[in-house]
Amino acid sequence: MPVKVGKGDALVVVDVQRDFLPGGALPVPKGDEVVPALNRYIELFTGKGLPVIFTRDWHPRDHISFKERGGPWPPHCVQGTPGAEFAPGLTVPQGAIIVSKATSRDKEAYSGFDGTDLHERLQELGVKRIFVGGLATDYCVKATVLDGLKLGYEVYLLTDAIRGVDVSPGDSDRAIGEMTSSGAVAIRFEELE
Ligand code: VGL
Ligand code: ZN
Repeated sequence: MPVKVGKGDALVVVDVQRDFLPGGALPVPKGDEVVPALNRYIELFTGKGLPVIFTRDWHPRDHISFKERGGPWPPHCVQGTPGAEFAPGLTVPQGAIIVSKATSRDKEAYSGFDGTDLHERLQELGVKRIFVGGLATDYCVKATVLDGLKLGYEVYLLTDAIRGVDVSPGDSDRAIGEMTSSGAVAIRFEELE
């Protein structure tokens, strides 16, 4: 069934940053493939005058999630470094809302809602439904989708514009199952109008 996009809808692009692309510090396999996929959604939402939000992983250089501090990840998305920049070719329109997350030295935050003003920003804009894509399916996309549902948003998962890390094989598929069984609706670009 087609989904009509309009007033009350917003696009949330999660963490499409250089360090998460192949060749980056914490590469997501085929992570670069979300860039052209998301640009189509960005164009659709921008063309309709609807809000587009970009979250970004924005860590201090000694963040708790880094291996040197006992965390699971190599250093990545350090504030102000090239690796933290948005992916080359990603369309970031004038007036886009940028939400930085996981900015505190001693706290990890996978969700775009965790420790940010994302919920307040969406409330101010009258947003009821969020359309979520980006990186990584099994971490920040999943956490953002599940928090969005808990906060009362209708959440659409853009299955053609997400890629996962898959530390353990199947993590991304399990994450998609968790999101949809929690109430997220899986859609593809062709289903929007
Ligand atoms: C992410 C691992 C560590 C993500 C961020 O954006 O999904 N994953 N930091
Ligand atoms: Zn991170």
